[in-house]
Amino acid sequence: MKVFITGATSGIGAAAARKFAGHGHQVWVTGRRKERLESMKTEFKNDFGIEMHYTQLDVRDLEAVKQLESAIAQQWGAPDIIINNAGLALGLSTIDEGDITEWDTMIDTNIKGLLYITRCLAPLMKKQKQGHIFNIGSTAGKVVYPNGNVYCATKHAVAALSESMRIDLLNYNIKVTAINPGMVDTEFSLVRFNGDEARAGATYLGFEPLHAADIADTIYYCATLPPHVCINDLTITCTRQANGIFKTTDETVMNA
Ligand code: NDP
Ligand code: 8X3
Repeated sequence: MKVFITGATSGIGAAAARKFAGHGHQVWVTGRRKERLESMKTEFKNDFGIEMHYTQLDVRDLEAVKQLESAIAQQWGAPDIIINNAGLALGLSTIDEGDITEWDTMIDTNIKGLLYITRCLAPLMKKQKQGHIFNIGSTAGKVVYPNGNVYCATKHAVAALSESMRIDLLNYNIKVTAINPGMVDTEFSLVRFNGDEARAGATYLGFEPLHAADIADTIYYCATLPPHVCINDLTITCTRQANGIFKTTDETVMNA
């Protein structure tokens, strides 16, 4: 399969690239940090003997996304799988104190970036009458939590868009799967808290969160089901988390 992934320079996207490449699939990965894409290419060549394609890309840049679509159409053909993964949270504040620049970045990346990629690449799949789009949502797209306002709204938008895409692409044999993880130990919290390692680390204290590989395994499972089977919407949390609000610790479980 030909697997296209946004935001593959770390976390879930990187783990998904490794999972598919490790199983002999072709991957075309993107992200803003070019040096990470370059080292991933070398790593995959050494580990799996595959030639990975990559493009340095900011998903907010529509012209760059259009150019990428041309490159993919000419050099690769229609992807079998698109993983709309690039995304981020910035800050945690009440709605009256939020940073508007951070809001814009989250909306531009998590919603508009996902839309640009889908608008430009889905027509290639449509021509082939075959494809599978994965949108990485979140438990934050199911239930909102205090101070999560705009990030939660972007993930609710991803949920709505996943449902819409599934309907719009139904007649073209294109599967759409929304994957909604709870807390995953990636660079996500480091980005959210602007590089504050102590604050980011505290997010995952006292329990084992999901790991990026858990989500990559889940995506791979969904992607390798028989042609007549589509998992539409899948929420996955670690065992210590019930939803976007309720979580517990190993200690609490031990003493219960
Ligand atoms: P990471 O911070 O580890 O990875 C985020 C990826 O997105 C990076 O590769 C980053 O690459 C890329 N990215 C961010 N902004 C842009 C942009 N403008 N253009 C292109 N790429 C971009 O976090 P995760 O792996 O955890 O996050 C992946 C997805 O999973 C996100 O959509 C996130 O909302 C979602 N998610 C995460 C959860 C978690 O707890 N970790 C839980 C639920 C959902 P680069 O900086 O190089 O551009
Ligand atoms: C990421 C998980 O709980 O930080 O979407 O919103 S959470």
